[in-house]
Amino acid sequence: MTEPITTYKTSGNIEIIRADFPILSRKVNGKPLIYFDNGATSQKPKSVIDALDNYYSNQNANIHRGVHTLSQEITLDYENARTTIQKLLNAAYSHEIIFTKGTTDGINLVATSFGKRYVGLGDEIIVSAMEHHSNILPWQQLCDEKGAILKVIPINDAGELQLEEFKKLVNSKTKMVAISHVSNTLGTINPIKEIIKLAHAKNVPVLVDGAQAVPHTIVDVQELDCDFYCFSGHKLFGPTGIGILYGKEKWLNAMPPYQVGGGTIKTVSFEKTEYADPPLKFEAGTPHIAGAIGLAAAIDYVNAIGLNTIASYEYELLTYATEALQKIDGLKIIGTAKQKASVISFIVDGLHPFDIGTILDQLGIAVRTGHHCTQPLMARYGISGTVRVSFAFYNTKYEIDEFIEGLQRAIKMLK
Ligand code: C6P
Repeated sequence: MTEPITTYKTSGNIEIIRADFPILSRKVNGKPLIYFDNGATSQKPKSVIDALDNYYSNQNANIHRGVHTLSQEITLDYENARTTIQKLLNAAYSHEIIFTKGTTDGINLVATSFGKRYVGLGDEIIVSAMEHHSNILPWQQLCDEKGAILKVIPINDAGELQLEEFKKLVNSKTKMVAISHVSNTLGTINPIKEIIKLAHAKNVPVLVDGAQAVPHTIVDVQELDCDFYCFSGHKLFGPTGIGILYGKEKWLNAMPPYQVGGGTIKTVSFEKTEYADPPLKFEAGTPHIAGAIGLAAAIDYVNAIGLNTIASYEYELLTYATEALQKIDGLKIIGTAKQKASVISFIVDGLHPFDIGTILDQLGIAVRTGHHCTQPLMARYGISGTVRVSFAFYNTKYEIDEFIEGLQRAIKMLK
């Protein structure tokens, strides 16, 4: 890179922000790293790395199990982390926040536990055509087990949900609507508030897969009135292996435990077990304590910048990159919804996404290629995969210029 990143006007001081992320100063294949695969996982600020280091160096103990000082201290920090997440989502109670392994784990929890109690033969579950496999397979498996039916909300060519079709799908047999807030492949921001309202009008609960939304936008679960909301810590600048399931108190009280074991109980005898109240009822075994602490540190970091600032800066990046990509001959953007997050998928006539990704990698530019765990969506567009760039607040327009130049080089080489 020849030009300093500060050349570009941004909503904050981008150079200071980038310096917080150690990995952003490394080279890949001899070139400065340009990381445009934030949809897969985001990079971690030093404060998160330090929080993990501090936990293992100074705080390591198990939670909810000891009278000794270390255990008491870390139990407090772990529960404070839960409160940090409660505030992030504006949940009514901290016991509505369940620590999970990630979005996939949270959806599996609800499909299994809610499904066991509420779904039976001939019932229906609604998902959409743009769902990630993690928000299809748990429901598909539940339907197979129970003899229930999976229904799919179609999308238009721009990658927007067809709400009129959705209205026709919801009926007295519908037991759950499971829908992504933001599509990981198309970038579409779905009108989930409207979907929730329509579903609730027929007494149907809604689970929102927020994996691609929480890093980019303010989420208020009370305002949305969703029944469940899941996300992954690692996409929110936190550690891998930690995630969140928000569930309305009334559901969490009514649902049976997902996994059982240490930590989930009030009393156990060989004849009968009385389970703990939420959230502990759903957190079997020793949890990812460091992960919870690291996630809280990540949220503190994001809050210090402000999710509104992040959203408007990322919108600038999205617009800038979209305009540049649209000028490239033979390139087609897959996903042109009116409301989009900072995700762009595209294909280039006659070229395989994998080959483009490989050449970009040689230039130090990390993009994702393939079906992005959305094979039914690929089938909807009649393609096998795309190249996907997904931005975070530490990316810059200068990096986008470098990427566009690299892409043009790749196209020239491959044609
Ligand atoms: N999408 C991507 O590159 P986990 O793996 O549990 O943290 O997240 C699963 C998941 C669920 N829903 C959506 C909308 C997602 O985008 C993802 C993860 C990554 O797009 C990895 S496939």
